[in-house]
Amino acid sequence: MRAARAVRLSAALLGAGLAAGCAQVLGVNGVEIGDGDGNGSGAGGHGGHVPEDCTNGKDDDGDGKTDCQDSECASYQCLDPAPMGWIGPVLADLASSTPAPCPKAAPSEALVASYGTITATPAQCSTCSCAVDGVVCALPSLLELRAAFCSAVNGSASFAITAANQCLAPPNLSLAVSYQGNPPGQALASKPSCKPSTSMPTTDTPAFASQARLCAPGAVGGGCKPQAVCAPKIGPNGASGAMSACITAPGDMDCPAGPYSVKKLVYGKADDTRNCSACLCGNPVNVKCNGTSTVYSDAACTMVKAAIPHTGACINSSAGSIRLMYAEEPPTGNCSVTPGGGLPMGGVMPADPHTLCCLP
Ligand SMILES: [Ca+2]
Ligand SMILES: [Ca+2]
Repeated sequence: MRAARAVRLSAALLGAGLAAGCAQVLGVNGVEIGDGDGNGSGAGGHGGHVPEDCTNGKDDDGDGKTDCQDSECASYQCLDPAPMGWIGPVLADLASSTPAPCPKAAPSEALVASYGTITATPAQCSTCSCAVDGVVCALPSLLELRAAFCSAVNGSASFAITAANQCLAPPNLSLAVSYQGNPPGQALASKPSCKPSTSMPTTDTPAFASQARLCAPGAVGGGCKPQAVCAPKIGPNGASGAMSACITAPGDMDCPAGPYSVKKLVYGKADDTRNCSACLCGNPVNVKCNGTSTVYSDAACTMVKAAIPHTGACINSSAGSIRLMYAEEPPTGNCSVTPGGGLPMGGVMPADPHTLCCLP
């Protein structure tokens, strides 16, 4: 029983040794196991064997085969150099939409770019509004009615108001007993318009479906045709498998003649032109200039006798006013929003292309 078990263990270790290129040494271990301890004291079994370093350009184990030529470098591959104007060879995990960071054997990130569908929702546009604009009001006049309340029968005089918000002294103002303020809206000094607001866009961050991360191998060896390098075959995150071997150049290029023939375009950014169209307005309506005149019984415009709105209405007072002040108020009016403005426009397009050309 012991012998049978020993043979089985020996064969297992021998198999492992062959795979590692150390069959000769392990053969000795097999004899040791065969004599009965059964626990395989093979720790020192590699003594004397120099493993092939696949990235140093030397035949380390003396079998006449350097780096990629050596069967110990089965997890390496000869990669052709990048032609003039191209960067590489680099390794890329093009199977994953979110590739892992560059593995230790290819630690340099040569490019991070994006590809695939861009997800971006249309701009959300703020509501449009329209405001009356460009109103210049002419100063009004004040009709003073003398010796008869709200009647011009017994004499009147019109005083042109020459300044707003100033204490004025119309001639013979003290004779008036009633007043009529002319509506200033009848004397617009400009053609008003409707000024649209700006519809402001709210946008999300555009996202490509996939990312490409190009990883440049660290140490590379020889044993390949001239100019080619012996580089690791590694899977994403350093796992077993093989990332795609590629070369890359900025722009949208044709792949050069040679082994790197499978083209893939990736992008450095997305151009976002999402915006909102201009707001549209109708014509202004009911635009009016506004103001009120006040007459005072003192020279400093502090003692109010009467307030006279500039609406055309007649206001009775009494004689004895000596000063007048016209207080100008903001014009009023309406502007309506015309539908069709403030709509989302533009979109998101990939930009800053880079070409990847990979081994089939
Ligand atoms: Ca070597
Ligand atoms: Ca060798």
